[in-house]
Parts: sequence; structure tokens; C-alpha cells
Amino acid sequence: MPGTIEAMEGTTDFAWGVGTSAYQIEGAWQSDGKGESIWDRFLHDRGIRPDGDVACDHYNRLDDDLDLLASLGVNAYRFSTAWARVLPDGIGDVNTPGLAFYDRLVDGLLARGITPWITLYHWDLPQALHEQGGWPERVSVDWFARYTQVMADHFGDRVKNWITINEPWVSSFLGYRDGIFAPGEQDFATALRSAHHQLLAHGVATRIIREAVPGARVGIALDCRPAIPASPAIEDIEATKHFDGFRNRWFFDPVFGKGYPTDMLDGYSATGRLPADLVLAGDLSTIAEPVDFCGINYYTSIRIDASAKEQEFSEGPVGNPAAPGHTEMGWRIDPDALTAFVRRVHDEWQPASIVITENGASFSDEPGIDGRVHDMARIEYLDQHISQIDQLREEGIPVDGYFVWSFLDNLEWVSGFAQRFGLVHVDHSTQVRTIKDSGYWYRDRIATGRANPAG
Ligand code: IFM
Repeated sequence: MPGTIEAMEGTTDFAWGVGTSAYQIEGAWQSDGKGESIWDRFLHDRGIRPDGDVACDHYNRLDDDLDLLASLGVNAYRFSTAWARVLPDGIGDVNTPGLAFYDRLVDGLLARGITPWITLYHWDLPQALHEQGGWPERVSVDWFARYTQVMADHFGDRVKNWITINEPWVSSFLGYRDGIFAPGEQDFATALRSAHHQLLAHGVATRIIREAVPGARVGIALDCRPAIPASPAIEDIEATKHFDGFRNRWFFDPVFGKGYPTDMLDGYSATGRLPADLVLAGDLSTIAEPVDFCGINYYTSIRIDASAKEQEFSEGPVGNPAAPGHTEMGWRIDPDALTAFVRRVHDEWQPASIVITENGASFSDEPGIDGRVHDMARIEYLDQHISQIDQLREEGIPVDGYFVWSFLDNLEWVSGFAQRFGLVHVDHSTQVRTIKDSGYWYRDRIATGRANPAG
């Protein structure tokens, strides 16, 4: 039963996991019939290196990586499947070797006693679908439905935990508004179209999985960015509300049956940025298809200063990565904001279950002369965040899982290998893996069966 510490102790109900995504670790970008994705094209066209061609070469090192994963003591592993590995052109013939790779992955996890959590979409749209308009086109919902059906029919006998879409804000706004992520477009209304169709696709996929997979548990992973006014001034409070609508409510509200927030609809409409034909009859009930859990990806919070025009800023003002209290992404470390946001999710949107689907920190520690990676700052970050979970459960909030981002030091999108989030260090020139001290720490913390053994 969620909501009690007893439920966590001595049971495997609580998902203690780590996460990855296909493009960030697999490599093998053209192997065994895989099609091109928008991330392959985006980084290649711009000459941005390193790219995902090899990444962590996970595709060719699967069994060793699974052994490594098992040695961390996790009981759950969240990974994404590359749409273009399964359906090279996005909708046509199934690529049997692509499915076979994920068969080996799923079977290898189950053989090691690790529960697979599949994420169907972690930003790597097949390039062929982008050339037909991609997410900004409404037909993208049908494309995603077909891909979901293939995956649910094939893996439903072994996989019960499904995440439809990862962080639709990020892929829509950084990819279609800011142009800094694939596919590199720059138009606000196009970003809204992408986001709306991803939310629709989530609702349709949820229904498909539930029908195809007996006992399925389906959710979405939403990135949250708690916003805090920089001062008590009314301008900062209003700007904070606007930022929260832009970044958080625009996604949480429709998924949990509240429709799009009217203040944001009015604002986007008044500024000519809301496409008139965006939301059709029935869309909101499709998006609000009930989920079994709400996935929350949390890294940092943002202070909103109206005069700095941060209301629709992407990631928040980047702090000094070298400064205390920040990770190397420049993100402020704020575990209390996670606690407050989870309470808010429980009160305001009331999902049956909450899973922290991503949480972690980038610090670039390297192996020392003793061959170990002493990443004390990451341990401290994880400890501060994980320790909140007992408290939340004692309050009756059903937090049922926690996934560290990430298993391996992977390709951090346009930042390449410069940002290291892994519990396992990867030397990208040799592909040698070294479990960091944080990996051993996490293994020991899981073994206690409590989020806060001292609590
Ligand atoms: O690496 C990313 C991941 O792909 C999505 N969530 C945030 C992580 C860190 O930036």
C-alpha cells in the first residue's frame, strides 16, 4: 500500500531505478536497418560533435551493460525505444532486428530481476516523419498510435510499465520555438502545435496500451520547473504565475482533465500566437485519458524576476556552474522545491500514483589514481532529494518510484559528453565503464529499503 514507510521496507513495490534514453546511449545509428531520426540529422547537418553515432555504444555492449546495471542493485530500469529502430520510416514495415534488440534488452532485464519501464518517445522522431511535417501536423497522432500498437502487441506480455512521452515541453519548445534542439525550428505557434499533438498522442497511446496489455501501468513523464517569485512584488508574483502556466500548467492541467489554463489561452491568443484550429472537439477528453501514474522529471527550480523578462525563458538564468549550490549545468540545487512540487501535484492534479522518473546532477568527476570516481557532490545531491521521499509518503502522498538520471555518462544532446549525469563513468574514447562512488552509494541506499535510513 503506498503512503506508508512499511510499504517500502522489505518489499519490491517501490521502484528504485535508473534511466536512460535511446539516442543518448545506443549508438549504432544505422545498424541492422535502423532509420534516421531528427537528432541524427540535426547534429550531422550542423556538424555538432560528438553526436549519437556511437554514444555509449550500448547497442553493441548490451549484455555487459545489463550486468553493470544489476550490480547497482536497482529493481527497475527506465529506457526509451528508438522509434526509427522499430519502424525505420516511422509508419511502414517493422524492422525485425530492431525489435530483436529490445527483446534482448527486456529479456535480459527480466532474467536479472529488473523490471523494465519503457518510454516510447524520448525526442527521436523518425526523420521520414519530420519530412511529412512531424509533430506540428495532426496526423502525427496516428503515426504514434501505430508505433504504440506495434510496441504494445510485441512487448505487452513482458512489459507492464509504460511511459508514453518524455518531456513534451522540452522537445516542443527547444525544438520548434528556440531551434536549439532537433528539428531546429523557430516559431512559437509551431511549438504549441507540437505540444498539443504530443499530448493527444499520449492520450491515444494510453488507451492503446491499456487495451493491448493486461495489467499495464501507463503514465507520462512531465518535466517540471517549480517557479518562485524573486521578491514579494506583485510584478514578480504575476510573472511567476505566467511562467508556471507556460512551463508547468500547460501540460499538467490538460493531462489531468482541467483543460488548457484559460489565462494562458487568453495570453497566447491576445499576442497572436495561438493557432485558431489547434484544439478540436474531443481533444481535451482524449488528452485526459486517465493515467496510472504521473512521472515527474525534476532537476532544479527557477526564481522569477519580472524585470529580467524570464516569464517564458527556456531553462532559467544559468547560474555559475562553479558556484556552490549549482550543478555543472548551472542549475541551482533545490531539493525543497521537489518536495513542494510533489505536494502540489498530489493536491492539484491528484494522480493515483507519482513516480520521480528523472532526478540527477551533472558533475564531471574523473577516475583518480586509485581508479575510483569520488563524486561526492552527486552523492550529496541524490541524498538531499531521495531523503524527501519518506516524508512525502508519510504524508500519504503515493510516491511509488524514483529513477536516477542517469545510469551512464551519456550524450547530453547538444552539450555532447561535456555534461556527465551518470552513476557510471564512461570513458568515451575507450568505452570503459567505471562505477562511481555515487553508484555504490545508491546500491547501498536501495539495500536499506528506505529513502532516508537515518530518518
Ligand atoms: O539528459 C536529459 C534527458 O534526456 C531529459 N531530461 C533532462 C536530462 C538532463 O538534461
